[in-house]
Amino acid sequence: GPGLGRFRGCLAGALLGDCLGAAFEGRSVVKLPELLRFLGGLEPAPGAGEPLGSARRETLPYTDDTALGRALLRSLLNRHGFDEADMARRFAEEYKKEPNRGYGMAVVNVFKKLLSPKCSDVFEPARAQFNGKGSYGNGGAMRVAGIALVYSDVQDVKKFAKLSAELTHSNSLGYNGAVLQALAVHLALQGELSKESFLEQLISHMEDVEADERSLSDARALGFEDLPFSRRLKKIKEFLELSSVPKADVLFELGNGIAALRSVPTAIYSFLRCMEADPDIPDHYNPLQRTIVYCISLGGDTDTIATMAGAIAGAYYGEEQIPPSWEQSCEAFQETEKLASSLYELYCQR
Ligand code: 8NA
Ligand code: MG
Ligand code: MG
Ligand code: MG
Repeated sequence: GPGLGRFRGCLAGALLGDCLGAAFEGRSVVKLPELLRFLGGLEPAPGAGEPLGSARRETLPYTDDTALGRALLRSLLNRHGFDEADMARRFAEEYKKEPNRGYGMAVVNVFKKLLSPKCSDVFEPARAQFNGKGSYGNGGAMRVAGIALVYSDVQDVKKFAKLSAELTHSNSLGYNGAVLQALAVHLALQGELSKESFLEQLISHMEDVEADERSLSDARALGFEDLPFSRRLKKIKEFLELSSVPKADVLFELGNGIAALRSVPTAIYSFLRCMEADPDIPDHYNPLQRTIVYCISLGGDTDTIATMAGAIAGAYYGEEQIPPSWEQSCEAFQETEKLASSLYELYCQR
């Protein structure tokens, strides 16, 4: 099975993506020179008087992605697996404790309802969102990586990724994005997979996941073709066969938005594309750093796309590719180590 370094890598990669990405969130254009200057500012100051390894810049705060990702992990660790009531309570209490972490506009209504003692079915508030259509935002996907760090069986990964997402996102275009992200982390944890095989396995799983009645009817109701996630994975395959793909094409076909459909495939493409060098990104960045740089350079929902791609890349490359200066710039980075060790222990016991 996968070693502890992949667990640490996954959690640290996600944290980097969130904290670094949040500095650029919502910008329609991110200029690469500005981004590279910002990242240069994370390196330790040269010269004496500086404690070893300390970063120059002040701490970069994490956002909803990390806040809920950690709530999900703590629930899994405490309950030794998925427990919907416990996870729902932890999501809602995390929101109540720190409501200003950059939550989506609509999801806060779910948390408020979950906090009410009158709430008996923890899936009900999510089902009531958007006049019963449910949210298709990327909030279920941004926090889901922990599911793949607890369950080693792929059917369990699918089942519990979906259930964890349904606590806030009842539209299949929301929860299927979470299933896809969890599957990507699951495959990345195995390591050593080629790009082609990684993508083939994701496509075959998603063609199955998206074939059910609910997925077909939700996609049609929103005016999408059938199997929209699978189709985007096939577009990624086409992109990877080209010698270069302009940013405009990536944004048009895959997107950089807050819908799961316009962000989860983008995160997966970024990870796979950045296995190879990029002429625009300096060579001294390793593939995990390159992945995060590339995600942020796309603009839009930078923290969430970079957190998802960071989780996948961290699980794949392991903690060796996490730069200490970047990690130490992130708020509460020490928590990653503790959570990863506990998770690894649970994974090995199961
Ligand atoms: P959410 O469930 O509130 O969904 C986010 C947004 O997606 C909603 O506020 C709606 O605008 C839209 N949406 C979702 N479902 C529907 C639907 N069925 N019909 C019409 N519109 C819909 O929250 P979430 O947890 O999914 O939020 C995800 C993202 O929002 C994360 O990236 C998070 O960081 C946050 N956020 C993003 C930005 C940004 O600029 N990209 C800024 C602040 C917060
Ligand atoms: Mg966020
Ligand atoms: Mg249960
Ligand atoms: Mg975001």
